[in-house]
Amino acid sequence: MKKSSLGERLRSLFRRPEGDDARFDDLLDLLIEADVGAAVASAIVADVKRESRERRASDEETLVALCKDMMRSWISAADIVPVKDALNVVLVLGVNGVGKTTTIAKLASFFRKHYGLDDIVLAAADTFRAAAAEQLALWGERLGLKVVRQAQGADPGAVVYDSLESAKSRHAQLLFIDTSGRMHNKEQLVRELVKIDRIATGRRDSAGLYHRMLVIDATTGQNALRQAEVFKASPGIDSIALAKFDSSAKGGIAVAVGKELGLPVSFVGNGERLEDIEPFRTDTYLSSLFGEI
Ligand SMILES: Nc1nc2c(ncn2[C@@H]2O[C@H](COP(=O)(O)OP(=O)(O)OP(=O)(O)O)[C@@H](O)[C@H]2O)c(=O)[nH]1
Ligand SMILES: [Mg+2]
Repeated sequence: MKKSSLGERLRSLFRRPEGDDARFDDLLDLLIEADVGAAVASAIVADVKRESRERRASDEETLVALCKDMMRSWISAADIVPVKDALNVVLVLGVNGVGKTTTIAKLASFFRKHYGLDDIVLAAADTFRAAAAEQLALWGERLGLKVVRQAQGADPGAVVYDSLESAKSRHAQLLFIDTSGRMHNKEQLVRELVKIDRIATGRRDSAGLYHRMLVIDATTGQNALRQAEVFKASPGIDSIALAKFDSSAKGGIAVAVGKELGLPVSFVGNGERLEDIEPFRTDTYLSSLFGEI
């Protein structure tokens, strides 16, 4: 995230004379601009106002701390720890262009490095978009990983089925399933994803993890919240991965998904390179949002 965007502006706002009620109106605007959403912004402002009055403290440090405490109470981090000696499956969901395929490549590299997992399989279940499987295959080649794919237009459910069989037979430890972000219409997409989810849950190794991760693009603002709402309803989500955090001057979306949907965040994407991903940590996120790091 572009540092200091929210943080610097908040601090300069809070540096204004104490008792200046207009500060709280400006705080509301800043939070909305930072993408936390109007309802969440109002809740934060009301709470910060009340707390600062009760404590009779409205200095910059107190106000920033109050804002952060409020946000911290809603945000949660999802730790994805693969089960040893089992096949762990991560189903990666998200609308087109958010960063699914890149996130899969980064995660494969991350889990290889940090958990010593060697045999990772990638499944190209986006058979709708031309060149989608090609893109995943290129990452697979670069990383030296097995990619299960079929021809464009093939049944994505069949790709998922094949990938599970393949991963099991080679005793792979981790399988990432890349899905389509777009089909002829939204209903069709949801139906397809529900089917993929059903096949994957039915065929998975019950000893391993099964994790449905929704990738959202941090630059798309409140749209991402709507997307999360839809995918949460069907097929369901276990965590959010926040891609393109580096390109967003806002970044408050993790607060919105936490407060509005109760969804935890697992990873943050910080660029286009393989190493540009890290597990989500609430305190690091808040420090970055407030321009402290
Ligand atoms: N700056 C930045 N760019 C990213 C990040 N993650 C992905 N991208 C870029 O976003 C673009 C789309 O990424 P993809 O991984 O192809 O997205 P997708 O969701 O798989 O797209 P579709 O398969 O078309 O649905 C690419 O140009 C990526 O390099 C990130 O964390 N930061
Ligand atoms: Mg893709």
